[in-house]
Amino acid sequence: AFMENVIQHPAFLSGEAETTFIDHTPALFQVAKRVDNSSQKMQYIGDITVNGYDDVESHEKKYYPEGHYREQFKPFPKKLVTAKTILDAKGPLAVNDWLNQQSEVLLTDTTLRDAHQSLFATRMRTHDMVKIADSMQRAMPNLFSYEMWGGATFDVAYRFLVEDPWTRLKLLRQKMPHTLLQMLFRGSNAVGYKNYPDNMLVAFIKQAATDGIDVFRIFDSLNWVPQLEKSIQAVRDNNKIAEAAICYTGDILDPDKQKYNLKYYLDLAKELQAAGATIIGIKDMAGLLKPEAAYELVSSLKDKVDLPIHLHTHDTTGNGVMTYQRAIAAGVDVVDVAQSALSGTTSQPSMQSLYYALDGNVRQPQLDVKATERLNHYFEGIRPFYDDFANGLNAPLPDNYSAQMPGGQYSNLRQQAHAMGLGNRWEEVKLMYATVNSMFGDIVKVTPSSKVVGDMALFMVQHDLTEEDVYHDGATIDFPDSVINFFMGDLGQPVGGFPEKLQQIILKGKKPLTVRPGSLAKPVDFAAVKQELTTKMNSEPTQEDVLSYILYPDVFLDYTRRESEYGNVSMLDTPTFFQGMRLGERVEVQLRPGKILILILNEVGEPDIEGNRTLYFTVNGQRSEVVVKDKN
Ligand code: 3PY
Ligand code: ZN
Repeated sequence: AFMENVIQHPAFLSGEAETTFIDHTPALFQVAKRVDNSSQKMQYIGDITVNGYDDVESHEKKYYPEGHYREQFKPFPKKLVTAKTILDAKGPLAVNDWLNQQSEVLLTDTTLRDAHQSLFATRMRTHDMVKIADSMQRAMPNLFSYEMWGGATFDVAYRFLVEDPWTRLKLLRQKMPHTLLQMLFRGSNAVGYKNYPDNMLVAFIKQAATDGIDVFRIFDSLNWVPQLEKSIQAVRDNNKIAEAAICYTGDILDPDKQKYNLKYYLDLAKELQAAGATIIGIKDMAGLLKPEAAYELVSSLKDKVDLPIHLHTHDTTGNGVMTYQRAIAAGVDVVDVAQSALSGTTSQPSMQSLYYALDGNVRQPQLDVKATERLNHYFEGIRPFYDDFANGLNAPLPDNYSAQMPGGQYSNLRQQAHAMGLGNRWEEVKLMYATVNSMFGDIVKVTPSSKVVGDMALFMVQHDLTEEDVYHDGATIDFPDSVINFFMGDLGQPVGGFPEKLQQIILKGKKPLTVRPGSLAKPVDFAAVKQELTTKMNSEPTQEDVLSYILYPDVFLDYTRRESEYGNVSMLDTPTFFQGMRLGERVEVQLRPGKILILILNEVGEPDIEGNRTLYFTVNGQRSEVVVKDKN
């Protein structure tokens, strides 16, 4: 197992290992408890073949066209200076000077994070990312950054993909050394749905920076600046880029919606600057920022705040490219786009469409658009693998200007409604979402505050409650926990405070917090947690394991249990991972460099009286079998 560790170590694989490599690389001695083997892989495939995958309705494995993606791209230009070169050599403020010198607009590619979070429930696997990472970097050498981590990717990786998100980060870092890597960080909620103690935030940011993140887009789900200060400072302490984001809500053009007006956003940006942000992000998570509003907002920010502006939108309402075009006219520095095959509707606007829309525009980005079109074929090829998780949309949703639902929430909430038997009442749920927002005092809605609004909307539709019912009969209603916690102040304070009458009804006499929850939270005792986790895992955890366990204790332990049962399943191809195997099918699994398994599924036996089925495989020419419990 020691030699396994040596030959699989990135430094060894990349040829950078020197003779002292073994002495200086203690991780090699953490000999794996169990080496991946073929029976673990058969066990996983057998289970999926017999029982299907999580909440996907079971179906025959689909056929996909033979995908032999063979596009080649020119090597990365050796002498090209990128934002990453500048950050590493001179730090975040030098990146700002560099940004100021660029006359064209820069691009962030969100394909590996928000695009799949918003289109197919965050299910894109590391397997499908790593294969294309080097080509992405070659095809788009002038990119500002890749958003490829954070948000929902962290817990979905453990929970649904049986993979370690930290490994994804390290692999992509290795494949993409020349471009900034960017994550979405939920301020005091880190990559979770609740508040964490300050020392936890600091430790998480330090580890993420060590493992490869350069740009931290930090937001608070209520735009409450005290919830962002610690994170901004921690990012600065690691000499990385603290992009603090304004979450855009409402409509600055609408005279009837002046709670979130231009002045509100300008004041907020100034507060973020005072808190230490080095870039201001505009996070338009629901696609509400109309083109003329974008022009007004960006030009005012450029005028009043002396920092680069990075704009993020979702194409939910169908006007994303127009919004960018006006923002670009107003001087925005960077905008977020996705590869065309993973763009549109609840995802980001298409990179290629934006490029062509800017033909003749002096700020058109530096991009070999033809190369990106060849790259895009790869994403066209893999997207169908994820159809079981798709958001079901194939057209814009202009009514989201009223519903105001974030792109990343749309498909999830719809799925939740379906699971509760409210699938045919989805239109009502959307209307209720807007009603709940107004009952809550018109709040910023983005993870996790958006989840609270969604939970309340589902609850009211499910129990046929109207707004009046809630005020009238509230004393006898058991509200969802997330709603109670929100009114307790556990996510912080909303703009303008809580609506008092509703707060009293929901809290039933409990006293809410008015201070930052993190100011009361007990610091994490990392040594004690490490000890506890060592006992639970029966081996010494890494710092990454400790952080993940603090964020998601049950999800993390469940992942380690499945990981020790199946080994590393990230080497399985995606259709096999989600859909198992067909009878007679032949699947290749690259177990490790130089070791390929060729599996053929010959027969699935009938269940015995305990419901166990035997599956007969051929593995590299030898007959082999596994027993799987049929849970149906
Ligand atoms: C997240 O927090 O996951 C988001 O994408 C919010 O928009
Ligand atoms: Zn987003």
